[in-house]
Amino acid sequence: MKFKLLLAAVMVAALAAGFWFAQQQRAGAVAEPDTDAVILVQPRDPGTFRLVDHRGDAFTPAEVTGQWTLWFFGFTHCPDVCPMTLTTLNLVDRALADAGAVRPQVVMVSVDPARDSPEKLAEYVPYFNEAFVGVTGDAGQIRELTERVGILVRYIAQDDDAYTVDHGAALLLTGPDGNVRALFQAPHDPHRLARDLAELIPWFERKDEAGT
Ligand SMILES: [Cu+2]
Repeated sequence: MKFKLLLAAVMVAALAAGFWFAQQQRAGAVAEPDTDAVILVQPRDPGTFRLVDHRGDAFTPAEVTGQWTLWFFGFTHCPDVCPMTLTTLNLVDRALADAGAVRPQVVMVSVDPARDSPEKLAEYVPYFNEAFVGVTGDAGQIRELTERVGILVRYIAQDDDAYTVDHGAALLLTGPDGNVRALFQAPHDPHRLARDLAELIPWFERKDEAGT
């Protein structure tokens, strides 16, 4: 009798576990992964732009179409945030490569185009990672781009005609259609960022394939 009760209890427990597992699996198919990213319900179109990269080549929406891109907005005279972020992004890129995960293209758009020429960016951006792309160009177009994607930029006068630039340090992730899908707020931790990207990009791809 005792044995039968025990058997019944084990069977109930097994059923409950099976039911829980099936539910988790179903939830996993649709629920977004647990990351630090802000996932945009409505992907944001960065608009049309015609800028120039650190090699002197055109940088337009075509350069981000068909691949995942991680965007960062900064400037070469930046004393701390930009060098730190580019160092972090290099660690992220290496971690994703080691994990065999999708490695988004990394683009730094200058918010100081008056001082950041393509030549200046060529001395700066590839120093952190040969594959990273520095982008500069027309000040009006860069302003329009930052406004569209929600990056705040402020120019602050210093002594002797000098100035510095206060800028949002969020990272944006655009998908193969060129639209912003997610953003990451600072501070950026290389391990979390790599882990989040390795989960997010395949999740977005499954979602897009399923048409949901
Ligand atoms: Cu900066």
